[in-house]
Amino acid sequence: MSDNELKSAEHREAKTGEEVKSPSLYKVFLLNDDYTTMDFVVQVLEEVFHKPPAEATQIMLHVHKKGVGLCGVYTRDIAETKVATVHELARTRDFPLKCVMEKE
Ligand code: TYC
Repeated sequence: MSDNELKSAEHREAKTGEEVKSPSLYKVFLLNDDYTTMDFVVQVLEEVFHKPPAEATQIMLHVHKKGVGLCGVYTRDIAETKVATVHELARTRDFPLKCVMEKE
């Protein structure tokens, strides 16, 4: 939570006597495979995960070498949408690219 969010949560708690909970967060990962092109993975990291080109290339190479790599951390709905968007983009190009999410 940011400083401002913390202050407003404290304000709401003081007013209502109820606890203000922050949403659960989910890590989204890309998985390596032998068929998806490196260019496509970099494109996904730039377009879906809003990574700058140099970072997108680093993450892609990490996944290529290690098998899995973190793309971002999001609330559940956003994470689910990222996973579905990656799978849909991959499907249109006939790539087997897999994307998974895991509760933090
Ligand atoms: N291993 C793929 C290749 O050599 C590249 C790749 C990287 C695929 C990351 C998926 O999530 C991935 N073309």
